[in-house]
Amino acid sequence: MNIRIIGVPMDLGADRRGVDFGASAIRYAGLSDQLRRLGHSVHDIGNIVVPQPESQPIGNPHLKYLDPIVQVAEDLAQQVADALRSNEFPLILGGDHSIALGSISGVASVHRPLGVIWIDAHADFNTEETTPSGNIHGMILAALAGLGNERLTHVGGWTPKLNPDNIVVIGARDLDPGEQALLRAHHVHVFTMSSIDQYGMPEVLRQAIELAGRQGQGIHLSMDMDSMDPREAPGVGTPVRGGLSYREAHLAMEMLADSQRLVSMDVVEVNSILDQENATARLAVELILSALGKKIL
Ligand code: HAR
Ligand code: MN
Ligand code: MN
Ligand code: MN
Repeated sequence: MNIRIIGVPMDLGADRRGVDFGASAIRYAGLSDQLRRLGHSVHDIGNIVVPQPESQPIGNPHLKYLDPIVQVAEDLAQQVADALRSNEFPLILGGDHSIALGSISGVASVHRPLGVIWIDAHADFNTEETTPSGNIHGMILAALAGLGNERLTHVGGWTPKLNPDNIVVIGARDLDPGEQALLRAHHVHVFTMSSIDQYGMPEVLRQAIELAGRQGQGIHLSMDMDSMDPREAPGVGTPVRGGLSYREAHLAMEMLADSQRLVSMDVVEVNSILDQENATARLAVELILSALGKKIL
């Protein structure tokens, strides 16, 4: 496979600084070399330009840094669509989860309909009305489904990018009240940590691939590293206890690789200021390798 790596040093969508180093930290952990060792060709185009928060007005407190976030999303969407048209698999390194607005808008402009598997402690299904923080990284999945502020929903000039019936959230354990109501109202498929405990990751993944790819379409994987248990991934901005184990996450990646349905992937929320000796970035590399075909035997 030909892989195009796109870094997005974005931290305008979240409250804590440090997630803008995530793409560098993942590269430093050896991503390209290890992908090449797996037999892939790797084309790293470097980082997209993202304004520093200190240089930007916050703007509307319910939609902090809306303007620059939308501007980066437009730019990233173009890059991602260009990669796909050049027959390259887009691998996007965050940055906070607001970058998925650009990555998925770009993928959905080429692969329509598109399924999404969103592995995250959160569902990122708030709108400007329900957000408790005003942080846009908590609104991205809703925006992609066409809900919320028009600037967020209309990246690339069209909406919605996703049908909620092809959205699957895995690993959720911290949802806001208004967000829960929206997830229910729009019938998003959510496998909480309790569902994973009850049914096990193999069954959850089997159903997730079936639901996200019901019409035979491609699947985008959006991997928020805070889905992991904080003991495995200490370097995230919003850690929540009771997350995925090392093997649960790897099994999910391995089953996605086996499904041969992945068309693109992003890895987000690695905060290297909060990390311990780059452990979270190294884990991100291992998970990427499993998702892109590394086998134990
Ligand atoms: N639900 C909260 C909010 O909207 C916290 C959101 C998210 N943090 C993340 N995203 N890391 O997955 O403010
Ligand atoms: Mn997220
Ligand atoms: Mn999260
Ligand atoms: Mn359904």
